[in-house]
Amino acid sequence: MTPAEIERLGERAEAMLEELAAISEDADRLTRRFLTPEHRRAAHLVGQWMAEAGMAVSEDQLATVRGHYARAGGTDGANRVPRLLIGSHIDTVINAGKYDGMFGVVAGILAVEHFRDADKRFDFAIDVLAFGDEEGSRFPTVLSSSAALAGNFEQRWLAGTDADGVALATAMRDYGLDPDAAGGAALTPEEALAYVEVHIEQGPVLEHQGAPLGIVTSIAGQFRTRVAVRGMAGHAGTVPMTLRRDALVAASEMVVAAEAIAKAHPEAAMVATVGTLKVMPGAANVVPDGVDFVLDLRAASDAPRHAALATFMARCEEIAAARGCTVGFDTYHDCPTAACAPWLQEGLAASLERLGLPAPRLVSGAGHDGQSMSKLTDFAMLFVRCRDGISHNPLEFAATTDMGLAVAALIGFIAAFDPKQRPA
Ligand code: HGY
Ligand code: MN
Ligand code: MN
Repeated sequence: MTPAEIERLGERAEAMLEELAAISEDADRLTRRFLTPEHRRAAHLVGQWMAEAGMAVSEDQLATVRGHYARAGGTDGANRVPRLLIGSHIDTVINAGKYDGMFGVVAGILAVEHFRDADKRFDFAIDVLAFGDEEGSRFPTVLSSSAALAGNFEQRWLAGTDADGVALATAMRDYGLDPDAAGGAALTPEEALAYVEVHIEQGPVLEHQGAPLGIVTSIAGQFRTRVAVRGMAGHAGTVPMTLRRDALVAASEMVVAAEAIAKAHPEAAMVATVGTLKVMPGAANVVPDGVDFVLDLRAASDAPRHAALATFMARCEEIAAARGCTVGFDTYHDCPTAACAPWLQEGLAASLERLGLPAPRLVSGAGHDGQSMSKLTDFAMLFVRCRDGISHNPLEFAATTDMGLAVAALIGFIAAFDPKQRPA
């Protein structure tokens, strides 16, 4: 592939991402949450691109858009044929960048289009997947759509509600889905040859190394734990400081404790974040009697992460007791560290080498659908350099040349992919 062709691929990707980024719940920033009307519009657009690239398009019971590129001989139909899975997500965080997730879907579409234009088919099919709930930015679920495809949808998720009190089951019906059929989204292990995801790095490592692309070795495990602190409402002007049971001051100490615990474990690459916090009753002249916040806790390996959560919870109990408050915990997401399959890493590395590129390895601190898919099949991830390592922020940026190289590397990986190479 010539440099001009690679640049052209990157420009195509940028234009597609720009078109997707215009589909947002907010007028002045990119926010597109699971099962919203904007998700529906983005899913429709992605389905159109898949069809134009020569794929048969369907949507599963968790709203994942699936583009199917049939095997040589073209007799797939609805048969459960072996397929290489390529995908990522089209939902976003609040005030998101336009590359996180979407680029992996666009890269898959451009790769299949390349083979369709070359009239090239394989003895395996290719499915390009656009997942709708990777971020967990609407419901108390994370990775639910890829979990469903991997056969791990949990019925308890259906009762989870968004900030407006809308249950997932209700939102599914409003979207045109049947919550009772959620389990039907699953692929069998026999159908899934491997899963490969292309994603912006969301960190500074590749830029620091001067490498446009990198190969992920593993994805850090993560908890999301809802913490409910309860105290006693009171008059801001009359309750003496020594008699207060102030839920917000207690919660604030807990947030600082989470930071201290993570900072104490640099060897585990541990990070702790509280990104949402709700104060009740929420009046300036009332001592807060309730605070709900969510702790996002991650580490490169699972043992220190579990130990850190136990330490955090014990510290919260101490803080609550000292302040006459109570504290409750609900860990609604516990996703273990997921290792990328060496044979797939080597396939990606060989493709980068054929392009004359270095093939640095790195751990992903960000979570990805690959963590769900690792429970169904072997998986690998190809990272693209991220300017200043900024993500989950509209300043997120990947250069067109780097994106073009990622698509070219994916094309090279697919062209050389041999399922028989999978270790027994
Ligand atoms: O939170 C994450 O790591 C991912 O962006 N969902
Ligand atoms: Mn993200
Ligand atoms: Mn992502």
